[in-house]
Amino acid sequence: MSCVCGADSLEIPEDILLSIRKAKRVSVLTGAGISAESGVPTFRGAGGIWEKYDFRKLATPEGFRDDPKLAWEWYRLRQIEIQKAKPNPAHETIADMERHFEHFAVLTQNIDGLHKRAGSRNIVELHGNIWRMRCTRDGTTIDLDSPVGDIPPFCHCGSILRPDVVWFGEPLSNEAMDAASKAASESEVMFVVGTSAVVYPAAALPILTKNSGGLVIEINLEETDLSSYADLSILGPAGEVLPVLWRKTAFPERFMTEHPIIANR
Ligand code: BJW
Repeated sequence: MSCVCGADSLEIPEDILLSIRKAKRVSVLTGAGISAESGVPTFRGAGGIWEKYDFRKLATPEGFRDDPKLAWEWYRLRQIEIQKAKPNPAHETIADMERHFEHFAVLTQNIDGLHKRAGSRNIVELHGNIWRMRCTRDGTTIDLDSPVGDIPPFCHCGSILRPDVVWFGEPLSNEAMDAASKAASESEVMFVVGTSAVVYPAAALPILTKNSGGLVIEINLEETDLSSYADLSILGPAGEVLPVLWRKTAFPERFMTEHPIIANR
């Protein structure tokens, strides 16, 4: 089922709201679209990163091997951009949701760290993090708190450092994949927010939820390959849709805490 959202005019079927209220295990799979309203560009579609930049040079191990300086220039530019960005109401709503479910996981393809900055705690970063570098010799990681200085950066062992992210053709870490697959297959409800759902294995996670009997709710500006599998596909900006959807879920216990006087009458 698909519905077009005009934020407050958003109509969510009551049985879906009921399933969300009853759920104990919930996960959210996010992609670049969730950070678009924070000013971080998406990869695909009009104005997307891959329209302007060649992914072969910037997001493959071969590209990095051929020209590490070029790849690092690009990652530094993105670090500068991401450093300026702030979490938006979609990230904040997801952080709030975590407080209301017994088991909750954010499975993100994003490397921008905005979920953590919004207050989410149980986060699986499927494609790594732009604020971490990794030694190309022994895999030692180094955290960054500001954009990288000298380019390319070197490890104290003399080897070149790379961004600790997952490029095309590289496997996702076993730890991240195991945690994400477990959360997805155990989820009674999975929200899929702002991803084109074309990059695997992340795009298969909602299918795991569906195949285990869970409900999949998609939030995206446009229909994707996942839309026909989803139980509900809401078309609209995540920063507007998620807060309204969450308000409509209206957990009675949340209402009691936020409005104790009215609730106790
Ligand atoms: C909004 C919105 C708003 C906008 N509100 N919505 C053929 C060739 C080569 C590889 C393959 C191939 N066929 C299959 C593969 C495998 C490949 C793959 O899936 N390719 C497909 C593209 C075909 N996958 C891999 O290579 C993965 N590894 C792998 O498979 O390993 C196997 C292996 C095993 C053992 C040994 C060796 C290998 C790795 C994939 C890594 C992806 N990396 C990137 C870069 C990360 C680092 C970085 O950021 O620099 O990850 S690519 C890029 O795509 C990034 C993203 O995380 C990922 C997904 O994109 P996402 O998040 O969905 O963004 P967009 O832009 O696509 O979509 C945004 C959406 O938001 C849109 O739908 C908008 O409508 C929406 N939107 N504003 C709501 N306000």
